[in-house]
Amino acid sequence: MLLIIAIFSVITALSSAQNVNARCYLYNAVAGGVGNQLMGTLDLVQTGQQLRINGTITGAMPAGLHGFHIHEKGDIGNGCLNAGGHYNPSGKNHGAPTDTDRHVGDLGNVQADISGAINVDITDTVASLTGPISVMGRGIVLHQNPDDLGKGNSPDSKTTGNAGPRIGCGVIGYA
Ligand SMILES: *[C@@H]1O[C@H](CO)[C@@H](O)[C@H](O)[C@H]1NC(C)=O
Ligand SMILES: [Cu+2]
Ligand SMILES: [Zn+2]
Repeated sequence: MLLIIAIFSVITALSSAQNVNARCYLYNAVAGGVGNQLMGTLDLVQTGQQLRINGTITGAMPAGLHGFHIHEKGDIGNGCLNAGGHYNPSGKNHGAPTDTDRHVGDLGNVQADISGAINVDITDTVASLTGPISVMGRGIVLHQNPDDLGKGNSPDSKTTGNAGPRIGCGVIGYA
């Protein structure tokens, strides 16, 4: 009997440690509506505390850094504006992924090459696909400009990182 309970406990522990997988298809932002041009596919895998987001994005202009965040809503309408602000369940300031004072959605920047291609490979221990502040069902937004990581002089540095217009967005969904 004890052995059976022990085996059951191990199985329960193992299954709760299983990965949670999600996917996000990123579409271009079209003013007033929803884009139909696929810019990229992102895989999200939660392993314990660690969330990995990887994939490729194309058509990201100009070359250089682009703000990349998880936004509050998984609504990609109205040119990605319906996604709302950065996912910020604990009322913090905008910051860098490495800051303690940061939004849950603050993933920093991704880098586009001269052809507009981005290789995304991010690991984060604040955003999560599980738990009470899960990002599942929320949006990912790619911006036109670099995220200043909360360290700029712009008045919206502490809320948006002054990353400018939204050029693409998608919904994080179970995969
Ligand atoms: C993410 O990386 C894994 C390998 O770790 C790979 O199999 C998968 O295709 C990548 N996802 C995307 C969307 O490129
Ligand atoms: Cu954003
Ligand atoms: Zn933010």
